[in-house]
Amino acid sequence: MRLLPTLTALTAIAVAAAAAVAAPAAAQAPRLGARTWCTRSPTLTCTLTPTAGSSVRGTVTLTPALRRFRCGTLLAANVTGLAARSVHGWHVHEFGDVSRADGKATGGHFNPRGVDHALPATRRRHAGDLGNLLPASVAGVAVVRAQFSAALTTRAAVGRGLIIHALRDDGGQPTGNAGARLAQCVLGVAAPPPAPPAPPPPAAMLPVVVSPTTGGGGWYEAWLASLADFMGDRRGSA
Ligand SMILES: [Cu+2]
Repeated sequence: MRLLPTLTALTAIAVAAAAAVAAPAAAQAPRLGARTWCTRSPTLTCTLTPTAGSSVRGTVTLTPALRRFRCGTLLAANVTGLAARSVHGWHVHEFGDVSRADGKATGGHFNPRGVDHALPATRRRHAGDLGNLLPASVAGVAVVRAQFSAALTTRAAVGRGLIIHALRDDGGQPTGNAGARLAQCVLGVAAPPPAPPAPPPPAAMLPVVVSPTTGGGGWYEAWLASLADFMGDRRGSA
């Protein structure tokens, strides 16, 4: 009769031990999941077109990137047609609608959490708050190579609008006082990069051409000649 309580106690101990072993693995599961989720997110591309009265153009690329177990976005941009040494705010806006010449069909900043506007140094901000482009060159070209945003994922940004503004984003409310919209585009899924060229096939074995007059110069001919000499020596010595 004492067997049943003993078995019950042993079972409870075994279950507790299994749970203790499984706990670290379970704690890592979201991290591994986040990595997979992130690496399988799309890379986005956006070709900027000028709004009315502007000559600002360019390209923007958003690449998924994992940092400190958080999936964010690496931003790259090449924007032309800006004033020399000027600084311009840029944001992801809510809608991928570029039907209006002033860029306003893209709506307001992409802000799914309903929080206040801020610059990228502030973690709690609009998902679309990208801050400012690096200052333009004397030639009016602003280049961003790898600016990381932890507030935005490419999965959330796909199909939304991107705006280059006329002024610097000063972080003020409600949208940073960045002024008019100079260029706009829709963030779409980028085509995969072209496959690297296939390696050349191994060099084919070239046939050895034996000239009837001069003979061949390959190892086979040399071997035949040495064999003939050897046989001649054998016959001579016999
Ligand atoms: Cu904006």
